[in-house]
Amino acid sequence: MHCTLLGVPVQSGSGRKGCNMGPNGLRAAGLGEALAGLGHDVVDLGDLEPAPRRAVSHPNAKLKALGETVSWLDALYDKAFEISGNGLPIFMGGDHVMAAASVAGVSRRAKEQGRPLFVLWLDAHPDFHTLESTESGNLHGTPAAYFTGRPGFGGIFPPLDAPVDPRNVCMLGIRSVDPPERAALKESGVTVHDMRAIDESGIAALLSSFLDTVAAEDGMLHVSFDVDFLDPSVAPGVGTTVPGGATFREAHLVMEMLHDSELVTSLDLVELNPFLDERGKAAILMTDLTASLFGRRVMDRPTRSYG
Ligand code: HAR
Ligand code: MN
Ligand code: MN
Ligand code: MN
Repeated sequence: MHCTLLGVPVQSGSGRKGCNMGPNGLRAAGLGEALAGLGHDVVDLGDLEPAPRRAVSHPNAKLKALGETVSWLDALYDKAFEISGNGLPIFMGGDHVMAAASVAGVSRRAKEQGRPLFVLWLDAHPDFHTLESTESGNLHGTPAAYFTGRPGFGGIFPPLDAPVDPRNVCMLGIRSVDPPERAALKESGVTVHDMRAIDESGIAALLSSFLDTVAAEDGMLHVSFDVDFLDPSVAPGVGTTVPGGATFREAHLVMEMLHDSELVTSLDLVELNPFLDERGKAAILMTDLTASLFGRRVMDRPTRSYG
């Protein structure tokens, strides 16, 4: 597999500092080497730079850093389309607002190839706010609303050439939803498997039924992996921890199943905040999970002895 790593050090969507170190956190944890060690051909394009600022405005005075954030989305939208034409892009965030542009860019590619795009959203949060409905004003709470074509982003976020059909979006791990998001999700057709559904049904059953649909429709599959999908005890390096997240093995199982499916065509690794991490714990886990997605098997894990 040809894998293209791209750093997207945007942090303005998160309302706090530190996510801009995410790409280097993943590099320090050995992401490129791990994939190369599994036999993949890996190129690291370095970090994206934002596009020139456009004048953008919106009546919601709560929105934070709109102009700065949009300049990142403008740059990433074109870059994501470009690099998705050759191998499997891995977008290293940066906060989750970048998924607005990574998904829009790969969706344009899917449309050009005449295939439907599916999105697996691994997150504590649905990030389904419009620019109007967000209360916090943090734009990382909006990307899934944007790329599914909810209204109100026109002229502000990049023009959306190929909105993703909400019925092609499956969210796993959800456990923190704001009231306007809940109402909109209900109407939308998005599949939402919250943590209770995972507890009751098991994560494998929920994921396999989605993967069966992707395969049946010959879809492309984008995986958007927010660090806060994971329980904070195993992944402390993120700004928006919510207790009761996916366990170490649940997350690896998702990645192992994705590998076996051979369906994944692009990946986001987002919200890693090395400033909040504990001795690289979240960075290393995200790297190991990505290795599972690219073929590392559970029985190949090393045993480490201490003392
Ligand atoms: N829903 C909340 C808000 O809009 C929290 C959003 C947190 N988002 C992320 N990505 N960290 O999932 O402010
Ligand atoms: Mn093409
Ligand atoms: Mn998110
Ligand atoms: Mn989240």
